[in-house]
Amino acid sequence: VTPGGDALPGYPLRAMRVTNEAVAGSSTIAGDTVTRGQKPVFFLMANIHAREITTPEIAMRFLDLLLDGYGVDADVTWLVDYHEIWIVPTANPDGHWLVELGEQEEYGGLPFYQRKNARLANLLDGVDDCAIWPPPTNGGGDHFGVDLNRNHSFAWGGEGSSPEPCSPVFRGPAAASENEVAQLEAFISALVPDQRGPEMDDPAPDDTTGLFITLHSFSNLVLWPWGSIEAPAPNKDDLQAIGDKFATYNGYTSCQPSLCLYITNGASDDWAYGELGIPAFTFEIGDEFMPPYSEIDARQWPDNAPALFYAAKIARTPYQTVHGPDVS
Ligand code: 0X9
Ligand code: ZN
Repeated sequence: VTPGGDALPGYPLRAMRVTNEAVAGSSTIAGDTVTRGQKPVFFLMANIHAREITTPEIAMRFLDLLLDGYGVDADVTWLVDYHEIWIVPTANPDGHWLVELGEQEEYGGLPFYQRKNARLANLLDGVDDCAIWPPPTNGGGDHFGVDLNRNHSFAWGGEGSSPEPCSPVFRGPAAASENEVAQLEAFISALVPDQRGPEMDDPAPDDTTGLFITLHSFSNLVLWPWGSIEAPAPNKDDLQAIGDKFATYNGYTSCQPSLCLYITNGASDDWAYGELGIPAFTFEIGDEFMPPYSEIDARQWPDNAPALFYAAKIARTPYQTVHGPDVS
């Protein structure tokens, strides 16, 4: 229930796999659990921040590209046969519902700029839950919920997130306290082996397999770890090489967020790289949270499609394959 008394439907988190099961090596899916196979994994997620509504659109268009191109385009056909592409179009389905709730007549017809999830239930002992209602209808501003991109379990807490329940960057009561984050972490860990040691300066091996991208908006950036500290990641040169390569396609600025943006902790990209060793990136798409479709058609999709496609192509051994040559 929201602070305004609206009952949330409570949506499930959905992940979609694209691969050709007739080619040996696919993961196996049984109910809600997955067991990894031998195919390289490209994991693409979107919309962990609910108001960043261009991101599920881009993720779904990437799904269309793979399905429409199978048997038509040689590169797509090879990718779908020999790789697995996993897509979570919205990592924050309840937050997305809240964005749409603002469009109801009783709320004035404008989308709520809900960033966080929709959790409201005794989050912190001895501290009142955030009672702000309704959420803002433009830009930033305080609102209820937990920032899922501050709730991941790697290096959770400290400078770069907030202990205040109304803050847009509220980290939640504990590492991976939120269902969305706990399930996502368990799921990705089942798909991709842990290939990096436990220390901040342990490098992942050159032949690390798997690649992770989380789609956000906005600012036209390609970001790579670390976000939580200013020191370079142990695989910094290769992370930067991949980020710079993406940037040749989408024209964005490729950089380390703790140096070019701000410090964060509990973010998805730092978790995927820090915990598993796989190269992990945040794309900050475009110039606003709610662009018109004409902007997605004209720029955001054509700019980002080849970057996502390249990510899927190098997923077997990205730290090595990024150094080329490229084969079509
Ligand atoms: O602050 C964030 O969570 C992201 N920016 S946004 O405006 N979409 O909220 C940036 C996160 C980048 N990744 C790390 N800093 N680890
Ligand atoms: Zn975001």
